[in-house]
Amino acid sequence: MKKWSVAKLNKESATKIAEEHGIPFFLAMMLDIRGIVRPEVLTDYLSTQIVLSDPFKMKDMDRAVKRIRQAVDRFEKICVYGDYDADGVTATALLYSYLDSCVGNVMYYIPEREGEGYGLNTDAVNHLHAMGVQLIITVDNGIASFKEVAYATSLGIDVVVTDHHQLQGELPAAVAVVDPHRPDCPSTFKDFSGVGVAFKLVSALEGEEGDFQGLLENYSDLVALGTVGDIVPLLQENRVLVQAGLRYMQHTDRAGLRAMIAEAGLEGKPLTAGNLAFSLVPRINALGRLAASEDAVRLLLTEYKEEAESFALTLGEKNRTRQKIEGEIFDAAIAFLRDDPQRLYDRVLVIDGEGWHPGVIGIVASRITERFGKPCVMISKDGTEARGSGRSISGFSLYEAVYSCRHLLTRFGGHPMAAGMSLPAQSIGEFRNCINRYAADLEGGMPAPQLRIDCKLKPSALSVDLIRQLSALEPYGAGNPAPLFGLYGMKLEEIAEVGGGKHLRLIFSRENIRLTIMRFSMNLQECPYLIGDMLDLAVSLSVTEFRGEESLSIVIRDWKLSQTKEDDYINEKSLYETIKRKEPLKAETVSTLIPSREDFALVYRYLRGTKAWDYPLDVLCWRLPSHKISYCKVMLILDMMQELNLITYWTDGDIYHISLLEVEGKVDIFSSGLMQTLRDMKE
Ligand SMILES: [Mn+2]
Repeated sequence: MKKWSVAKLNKESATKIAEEHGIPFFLAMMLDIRGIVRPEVLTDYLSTQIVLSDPFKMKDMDRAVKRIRQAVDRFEKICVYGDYDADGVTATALLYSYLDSCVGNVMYYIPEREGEGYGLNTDAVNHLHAMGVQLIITVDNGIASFKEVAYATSLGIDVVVTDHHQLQGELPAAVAVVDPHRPDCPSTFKDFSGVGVAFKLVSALEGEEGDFQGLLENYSDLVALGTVGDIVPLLQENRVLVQAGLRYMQHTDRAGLRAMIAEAGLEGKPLTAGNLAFSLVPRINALGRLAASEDAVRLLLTEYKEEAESFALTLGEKNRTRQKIEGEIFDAAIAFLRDDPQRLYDRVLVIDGEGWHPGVIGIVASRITERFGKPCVMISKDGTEARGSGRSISGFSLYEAVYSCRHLLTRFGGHPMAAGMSLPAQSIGEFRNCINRYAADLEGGMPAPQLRIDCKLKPSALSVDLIRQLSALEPYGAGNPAPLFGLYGMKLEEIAEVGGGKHLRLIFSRENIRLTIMRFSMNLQECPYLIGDMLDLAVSLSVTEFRGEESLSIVIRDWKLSQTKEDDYINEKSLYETIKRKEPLKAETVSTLIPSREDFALVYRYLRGTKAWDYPLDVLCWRLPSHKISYCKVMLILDMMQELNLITYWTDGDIYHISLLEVEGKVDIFSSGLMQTLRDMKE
């Protein structure tokens, strides 16, 4: 369960923004909530004009341009050296096609994810040397390749590094190093993706007299794709570029992109950053994850419709293969926790298995993190070697955590929200202990996962006009999430399955207003709520058009009983886990947690009446007569019942799957080992 928090609103400041910029109050309020309040930022945000920064503000840009121009003029062989993810692939396609249009002697190279790995490598440099390459330009990589850059230089190859990753120690000794994260780079905007930096390079190569409009028309589609793919914040210049890219992508003349858009079923629809993130980027990444990223570059470059369509089909297929593998690994991860439930109480979930595809485990880690509200590291063993990929929750730096275990790792890297590592397979257990020790020592304890709501709304305030104002906030994505609204205290009136039983359409009411609201990917059986329940809903709102009629579409993103106290739930769950980890607790705390015979009987009688339970625990607690047993007590009672063979249960996240067992004779709860443990802890 997430902690729901509603953003703070400063009405005065919102009113001021509305007046000064002549925009509706509701939009001004959303901007204020998101901290977009500084006049110059606001003007940029609300303006439809495209303003881009001077590319020569970036350190070494002049040197990069000089060397590349020289190479083009002398027809030296140039290699654009990229990366296998969507950012690297689009950056490669962008720079390659620009240099090609300048009639440069240019080729590109993408290292294989398996085997070669990320960044420059000596074998690749040798290969390029044998091909007569005189200048390597890296895109989306290179900042960490000081050895390989030095090696290339020793072979007589010049290197221009363009990258957007953090500097690791010394700068590579390249002809030029263009990276906004260089400490001496004076450019103020640091959040470019790799393709964003490549676009700045191309803008610089165009020179001051250059055709910027033409550059945007030709390349902003690629910039948008890579920028969304790399999950950099969609703010400031990234936002401007992605906005332009989305506009041009609708009518792109890139055959491959057209074919991919058609294959993804997005033809003729207005594209959003979400479409890129959920449909196009995964297709490109699927190739890199399952080898053959050069195909993705070829797809973006081809001018032939037939070739594009056949590539797009391959990409679609690879993406479906990736989804299938992802589903299998996800199921295996859940089974891992089910088989070893003690692992559920760890602060950081470390889940390992044999032969899982290393390109897919990161995506699974993020789904597990979302489901359980804890950081997760997925580790795949391959013989004596193992590779891991992890995702975190906000407030817990996974990079720091992994760093604290570096003595167990052969390689590692990452940032606060995601990290990767290699280690000997035999060290996995030790790594699990080590990272959990780090988490246990964390000052202030583990953070609770948050659900951030922009603002609460009354049903009477909702209208098509109101929601249409929000479009000024788009494109949504990293750093600029789609607005989430809270509809609190809504009474559930009707539920119906739609879409062949795949989704739910619900009717809620409050103050005599009835709203039709959708909940996707849930059927009647999975719905934990009953007619008459009072719920708090976190919803997204949009305007849809059907046969010329506009209507408001409301979609549930998260929901809970209005009576659920998430703070209590989160605290009590953490107490419960402390007990399950057998860590010390204060005696007086323990004495408040010990269930009475009556509590026990109440839960048992209720469960016997329901036959089975497959819903969230907070709903179970609310359904119990009198609502007086705390969340933690109910969790302990379920454990005791399981110990005494009254029930079996397992849980994935907040959902409890409980089945009743046949019982013979009388059962004494005070004979349960857990009860004994609690009583001992009390003393
Ligand atoms: Mn990148």
